[in-house]
Amino acid sequence: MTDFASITPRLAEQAIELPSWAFGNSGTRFKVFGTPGTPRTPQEKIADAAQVNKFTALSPTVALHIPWDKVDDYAALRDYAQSLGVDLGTINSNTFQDDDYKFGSLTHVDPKIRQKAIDHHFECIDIMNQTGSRDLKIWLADGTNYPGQGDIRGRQDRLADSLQKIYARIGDEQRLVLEYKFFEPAFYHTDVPDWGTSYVQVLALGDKAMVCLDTGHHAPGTNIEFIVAQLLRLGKLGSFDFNSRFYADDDLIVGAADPFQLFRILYEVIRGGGYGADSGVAFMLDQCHNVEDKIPGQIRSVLNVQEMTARALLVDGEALTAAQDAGDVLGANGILMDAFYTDVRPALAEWRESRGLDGDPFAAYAASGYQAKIAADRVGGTQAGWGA
Ligand code: LRH
Ligand code: MN
Ligand code: MN
Repeated sequence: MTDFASITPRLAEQAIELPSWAFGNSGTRFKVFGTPGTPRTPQEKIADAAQVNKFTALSPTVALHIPWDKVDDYAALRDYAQSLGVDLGTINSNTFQDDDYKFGSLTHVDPKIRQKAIDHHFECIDIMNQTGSRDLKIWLADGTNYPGQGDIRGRQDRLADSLQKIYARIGDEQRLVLEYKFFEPAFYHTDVPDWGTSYVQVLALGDKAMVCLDTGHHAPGTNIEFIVAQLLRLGKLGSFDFNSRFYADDDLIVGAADPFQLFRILYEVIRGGGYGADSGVAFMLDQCHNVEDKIPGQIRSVLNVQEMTARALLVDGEALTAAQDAGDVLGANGILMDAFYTDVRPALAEWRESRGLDGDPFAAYAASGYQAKIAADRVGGTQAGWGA
């Protein structure tokens, strides 16, 4: 197996973008529980995200969702983020919370509603120009609930046309990433349900359009690492929304439900050239913390990604190829499993200390007093939530 010391330069490259909405209150359709200290403004969400980076050095950027994170002055918001040691990242559009979009947004039959949705994306691109963001991430709730409700084929055509108009405004240094999801909120058909649909739509747009893979958006049993390998092979894997799921789009802590799956995904990312700053593949979290504390929830999440990345980097690639080529089924499998079963936590703690970080970021945050301070300071006002 590869030794730990030789993978630390690669580990130092790791950057995992945090979602602003992870710091707001969220829940299910049954109940949203408030938490003391929950941010009331986009600025407070960014301040909380900066804490995660302070203790882990893993999360230098924060993704915004528009309109949830709408402010008057985005340049000032960027300055504020930078003053806390982080930057603004992906801009997520939102066409799923407006009554006009009941029957679709970019796919809607009414050209006025389609234009409204396109204009929203133009607004997002304007914001990107002020925040210096590279990626516009589009996820659509568009779909139907009953067979016959909509013209599935016509909706694909209108989607292609709307995306084309948005793509025409994407700057030279910017990208459009199209996220897929197999169901919810639509239950019969979704207009971008799978990687294949996202792929054909972005392929038609051009080089600056890529696929976003949200790990929670697949049917149970889907071999996600295969999709990763294929999209990397095709040069179209733009970004990840990491989270984990037991049942549907649970948005739980990445690596909590199935660390082995996360390891397998990261192994294919690394093997396919999708790891590192120059790879063009952005790592993001897309999670909600409904019952646990949010900042520690995000710290645990980035540490889970770091741990599985380290294990994936430990795979002895040469030995694996030799075993594969020799038809040594169990030997090849054993090489992968040896890396997966390696507990990298003590080595990671030591490495963190050598970089001036606390070996245990989770405990260091708990001891910092930040949680008690925000709980005391942030009384009054309205707590931000998923969707507010
Ligand atoms: C949709 C989704 C998408 C949204 C986010 C809040 O389920 O994954 O990325 O922007 O949740
Ligand atoms: Mn997502
Ligand atoms: Mn989701």
